[in-house]
This record gives sequence, structure tokens and C-alpha cells, in this order.
Amino acid sequence: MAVLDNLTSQEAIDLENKYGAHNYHPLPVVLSKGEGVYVWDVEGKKYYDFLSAYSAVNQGHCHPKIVNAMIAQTKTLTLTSRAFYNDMLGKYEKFASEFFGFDKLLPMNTGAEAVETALKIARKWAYEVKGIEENKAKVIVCENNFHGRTTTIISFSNDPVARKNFGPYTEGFIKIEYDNLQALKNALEINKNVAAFLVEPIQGEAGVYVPSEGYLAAAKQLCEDNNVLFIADEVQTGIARTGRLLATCGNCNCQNKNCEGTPEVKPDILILGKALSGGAYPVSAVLANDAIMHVIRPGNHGSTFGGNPIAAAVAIAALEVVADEKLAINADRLGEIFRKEIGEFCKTNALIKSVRGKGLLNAILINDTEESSTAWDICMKLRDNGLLAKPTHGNIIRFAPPLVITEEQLKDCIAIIKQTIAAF
Ligand code: IF1
Repeated sequence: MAVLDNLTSQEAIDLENKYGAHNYHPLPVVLSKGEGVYVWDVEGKKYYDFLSAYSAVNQGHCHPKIVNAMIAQTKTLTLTSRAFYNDMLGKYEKFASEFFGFDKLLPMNTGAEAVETALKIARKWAYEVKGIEENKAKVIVCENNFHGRTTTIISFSNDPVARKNFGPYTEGFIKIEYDNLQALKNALEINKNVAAFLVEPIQGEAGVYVPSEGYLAAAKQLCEDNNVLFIADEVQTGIARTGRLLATCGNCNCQNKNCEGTPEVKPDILILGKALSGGAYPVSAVLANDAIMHVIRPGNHGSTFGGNPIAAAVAIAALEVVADEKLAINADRLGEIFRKEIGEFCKTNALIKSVRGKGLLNAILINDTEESSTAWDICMKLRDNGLLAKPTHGNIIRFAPPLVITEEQLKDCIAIIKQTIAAF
């Protein structure tokens, strides 16, 4: 078989089983084409994509503006490393820093790398600015967090599957309950060596947990009162997914470069990834103001591909699409419709308990145990009915379509979801 021969779905699955590490258990569907909200499998069947590659494809699959920017740059200059300057990185750093309202940006590639980068910056700031004794800095994190898969990050995970047998673990982390201000206050009172509080504005993997109104703002205030950095991991919630440019911007639907609204919470360090590139290329970033970013000096941190010309060109195009196509406003409006219609459906169907989320990051709770296969079984039926979604746990299904979805397409998908669940 020539390596680029067309495969049947089963052939493709068999190849992955034989030659690929078994670090995933994908839904049995083999995709070969994507466009906007749609993906097609190798047999030509069309689906609505309701996962968006875990919110990386917010701008829709293969968005022409992003693809064309990527092709043009790829034909010109792909990678210089940071040993030399190039003509794209500074433009991207300026554009993105102003787009999100920070002084500076440190470019990386994956979300986990950006989380690691933010932790390094926070620790260095704690020693060199806050004056914490070296190697004593602590970072407060939340139970049921998901920040990536590196050894340090899984060191502060409480997911046994992500953590077991990967020790010894990195020290210096304090776990508290999510959405519990008293827990944060207690941790800050008991521990004087706290560098930062790292939090997801909505806990995606945990099952799309939206914290109480005002939690993030109050947590940020507690951090300010204790000279502790507030680090927002917006890898999944950022880039218009929750109906705002950032989930930490509480009261604006800003659709242009500078948010006129008064953001509810301005993180000291902002972590972005996924849709920063529209899913076309690995691009992540850490943004902060000079007082914090200045702790990083030559030789402290880096990455071969971090901030490469293709990443720069793709990210500028991806952010322009978010602003030009007003994706936050669309996500806000359509998310309301989704939760309203599915919420009403919950009242008439014993199988689903509730729906929750913000913007177009939503999840339904299945009336079954976390260990059950019900959510998986429902996703298999949704697949047969032309909609792709995946459980985050045995009893929770996340629904996150590309933010370019139209109201008509959303209504079509709501009908598919209702029909599929009603038939269970
Ligand atoms: C997998 C989860 C989602 C993230 C947040 C950092 C990262 C992620 C809030 C790391 C990545 C991805 C990873 C992917 C599945 C997906 C995921 F199910 F794992 F938890 F979205 F919820 N911060 N999330 O959500 O970014 O290094 O992956 O670029 O590992 O299976 P990354």
C-alpha cells in the first residue's frame, strides 16, 4: 500500500492500532475533510463537528483567510529559530498584545507549554519581585483542573488516569476546591509563599463547570490583596468561545482590537492556545504586563518553533477572523438559544438532567453514573445521525461547535440531539 493511498475507515483505524501509541480512545469515525462547521469521513459521510477539536477550530475548519495566510507564509519563510530576528514575530506580538490589552507576549506552541511558561514566569516573579525565599514558591490550583499533560502539570492534577505512575511529581502546588472563595482565602492566609493562583475561567474537562457569578472577580481581588498573581488559563475558554473575547472579560462583547468594556477580571498572566491559530497550526502564548514579563531575560526560556513566522501569520489571521466575523457575539447569542432549547428538553426527558455552559461551550448531564457508558453510547448514535461530540465523563457530553455556526445550523443540530436522545 502506497503511504498516501485512500483508506477505508477500518483500514485507517487498524493502522493507528498497529503503529500508533494507544494514548487515545477515539470515537470510531475517520475524518478526511473539514470545512466550516462540517467534517466528512473517508466514506464521504458529512457531520456537524460539535467538538471543534476541543475549541481549537472556533473559526471553523479550514477558514480561507487563515489557510491563505498560512500558505503565503509557508512559501516565504517557515522557521528562523529565535537565534535571529524575523519580520513576522514583532508584528504578531504587537497585534496580539494590543488585541488582548497587555504589554507583552511570550510565544509558544502548545497549551501545556504555555501553562509551563506561565508557571516559570510566576515563580521567577515571586523570587525576584515579591521576595519569596528561593525554591519556596507555591502555586494554588483547583481540584479537577485540566492544564495539559506534562509531568509538572499532571503533578497537580487529581485525575488518577492522567497522573498514576508518572511520578516523582513536581512540588510546590496547593489544591483547593474550584469556585470556593473561602478555600482560596484560607490557602492565602495559611501559606505566605504563594506566587500565583492558576485557574480555568470555566473548567472544561471537568465537565464545563461555570463558576458562580463574581467568583473570578472576587478571586482576582483576593490575589491582589495578597500580592499573588492571578493566572487565567484561557486555552479552551478564550478566543470568543464563551461569548466574550475572553471568559475573564465579564461585560463586553468586544469585537475589535481593544476592548472598550471594563473587563470583569484582568489576569496578571493570560494563557492562550488552541483557537489562537483557528486549529490550523500549533500556536500558544503567554501575555503579561512589563512588571511581570520583565523577569524573563535572554536564556531563561525558549522554544525552537515558538513564535515562528507561520505561527505569527496564522495567529494574526485567526484573531482578525474573530473580530471581523464578530464570533463572540454569535457565540453569546447562539449559546443562549442552545441552553434554552436543550433546557426545555431536559424537562421532558428523564435521560438528561441538565445543560450548562457559557457561549458555545456547553455540556449536558446524563442521568447516569460517571462510570456508565451512556454518554458514549449517545455519542455513537449522534455520530450515526450526523453530529460528532464526545463525552468528557461517563455521564457528561460536551457540545462545542465552531463559532461560525449559523442559527439555522444550530437549530438543525438541536433537532438531531433531541431526536437521538429521545430515541434512547
Ligand atoms: C488531550 C481535555 C479539553 C486545556 C486547558 C491547557 C491545555 C488544554 C484548559 C493544554 C488542552 C485538550 C487536550 C486534549 C483534549 C483537550 C481537553 F479533554 F484534555 F481536557 F479541551 F478539555 N489548558 N485540552 O483544555 O493544551 O497542550 O493540549 O495544546 O490532551 O486529550 P495542549
